[in-house]
Amino acid sequence: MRIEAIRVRRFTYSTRTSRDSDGHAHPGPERIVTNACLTITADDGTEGHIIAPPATVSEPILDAFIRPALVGADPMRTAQLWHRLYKAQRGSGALLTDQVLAAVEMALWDMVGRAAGQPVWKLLGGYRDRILAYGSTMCGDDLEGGLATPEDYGRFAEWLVRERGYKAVKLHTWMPPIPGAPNVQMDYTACAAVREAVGPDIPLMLDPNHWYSRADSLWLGQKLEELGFLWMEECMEEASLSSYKWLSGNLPRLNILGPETMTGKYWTRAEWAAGGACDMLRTGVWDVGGIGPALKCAHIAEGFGMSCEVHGTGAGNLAVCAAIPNTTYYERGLLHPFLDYDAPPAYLRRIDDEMDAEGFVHLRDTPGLGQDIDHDYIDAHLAA
Ligand code: LLH
Ligand code: MG
Repeated sequence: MRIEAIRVRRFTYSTRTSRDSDGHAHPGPERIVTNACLTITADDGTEGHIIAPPATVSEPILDAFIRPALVGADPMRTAQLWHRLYKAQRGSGALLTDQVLAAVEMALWDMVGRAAGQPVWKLLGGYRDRILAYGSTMCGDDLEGGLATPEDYGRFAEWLVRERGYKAVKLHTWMPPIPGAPNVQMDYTACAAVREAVGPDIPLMLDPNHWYSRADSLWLGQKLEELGFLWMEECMEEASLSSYKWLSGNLPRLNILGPETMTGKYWTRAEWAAGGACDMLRTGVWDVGGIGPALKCAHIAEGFGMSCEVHGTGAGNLAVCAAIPNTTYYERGLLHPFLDYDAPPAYLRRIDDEMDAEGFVHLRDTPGLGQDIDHDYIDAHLAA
């Protein structure tokens, strides 16, 4: 089996999610946006697909790096092909990002699964066939009745737990450019409102994502210890390993989770684990360059007796969660009271991570990565 062609289809669809000037998602007026589907085709007709941001799978990047490395190669050798792309990163003038590696590697895994007639999560070891999700909120906003006040967070968390079945909740609080953000006191008040609303037995987490100082992070962390939170992530600049070592050492009753957005794939995660900078390690297919490197992060964590919590949604992250024993939850979101997360976007027949009333996301038995892409929709809505 050899790779014959790599193509990308850019297409339009309608969404009610918009992004603020710092890139955070919020509800907004309905608008048309562009997305992309990367498809790798083998000489026997087997295809592998992944939905990816259009800039990640642009034609110039495919032409310069991906087609030369992959066309003619055996698609089953995902590790070898990933390594080839990884080695090409150094000389790519920063064009060949970890996100590009992730998109290509996941399309390869989708193809491997389809060729084998097996779901990818089983080919990776299939440790579990379902996982509890935590409801991961959008960042705070200034929308009336949205996520504008601590009471809004409390009301929404109560709905997530009592009506939708989530067994754990994570808050993303207010971030710039929202007026007044960041503010540790506001963050704490929202966390306290959520704890009050859901009771003492629901695990809660906080992602303040604010590049707070050590002093602010310690103050907030001590408050979260009192509220019995499970973890806090990305409260400071992740490039400062020393700051996270210091914070972890000063918060005996709160897990510090990281690094999430830090570059350096599994090498950075190894430094964090070995350096005592976190209590729980972070990985994510789009953060570390794909499924293979995400699994390596999980294995590093396992060797240190730590859990490895997977960042973000989607079929690739779900497959990693199912493949490893040392993870607690699948991150489902981002959620907001004005948006229906369970309604699929037009280019999917089903969302990747349907969740039952008990809060479990079940892995699919269909061959490949498990994305149910509507190719007819994509073909009918190609962007210029
Ligand atoms: O910044 C945001 O909008 C969110 O924090 C987002 O990055 C989210 O993916 C995250 O950090 N989850 O843990
Ligand atoms: Mg996060």
